[in-house]
Amino acid sequence: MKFAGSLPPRDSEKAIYEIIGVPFDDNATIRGASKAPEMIRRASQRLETFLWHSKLELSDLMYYDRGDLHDIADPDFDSSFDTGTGKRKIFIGGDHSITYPLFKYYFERLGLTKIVVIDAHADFRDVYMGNRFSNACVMRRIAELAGFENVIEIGVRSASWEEYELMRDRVRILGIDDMPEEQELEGRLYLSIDIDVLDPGIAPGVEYPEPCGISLEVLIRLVRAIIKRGDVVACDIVEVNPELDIKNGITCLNAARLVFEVLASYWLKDHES
Ligand SMILES: [Mn+2]
Repeated sequence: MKFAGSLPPRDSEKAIYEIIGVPFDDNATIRGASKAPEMIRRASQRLETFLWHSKLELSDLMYYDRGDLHDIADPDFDSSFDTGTGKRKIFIGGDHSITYPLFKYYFERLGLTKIVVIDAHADFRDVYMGNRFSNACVMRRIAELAGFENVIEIGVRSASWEEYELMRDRVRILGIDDMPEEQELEGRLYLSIDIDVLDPGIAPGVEYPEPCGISLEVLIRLVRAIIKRGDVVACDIVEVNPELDIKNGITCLNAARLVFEVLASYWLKDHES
């Protein structure tokens, strides 16, 4: 099944944006996020493809769902997702650890240095349950690779004291109502959205639900503003765990809606001047 509104395979060359699933959850403590790409695609079929607020029709946005990337854990993972065309991407995870190999790919091949992450958690542990590549360590590994000064964390509401000590003078930490400065968004960016930044009431299907989260409207406003001001070449949406979701699939549905909004934001960025 393709994501709602995707171009059909025969028109894939015409796409200007691409969706790629990353069904990987080996670095999570509770498995299940590997089912998210499929379940978010399914959820996307339940939503109207006409976006009321922006008055855009999703199927006009010229994007293609390229299916799933399966060997993300392999250091030489299949990078055929990168066709060299510079098409803006949306990766649908997967646990948060997928952000490290994806960011590293862009860092090494395309000279992308900055990451903006929207997450309830700092993810700055050195090691978690014996695993340095755990989803709880992902931003630490990225900061060590790209420099702490190239990490902007928005919406964090949970970290250990040790994580906070390490980060507080070295990483840009913003509240949910703050926007990065214009110059902080200069250059090409990677945007990582952990769905657990949302309140557990509207996104219960996550491994580490964290009380006092934000609404989907607030998250969408933030994502729109970042994509409008910065040059986001790749975005991921991670940590949806369909096995922990409630029966009506609201976490998957909200994630699908977020994908719609990222696509619309890409389109507005490239077509409004
Ligand atoms: Mn998180």
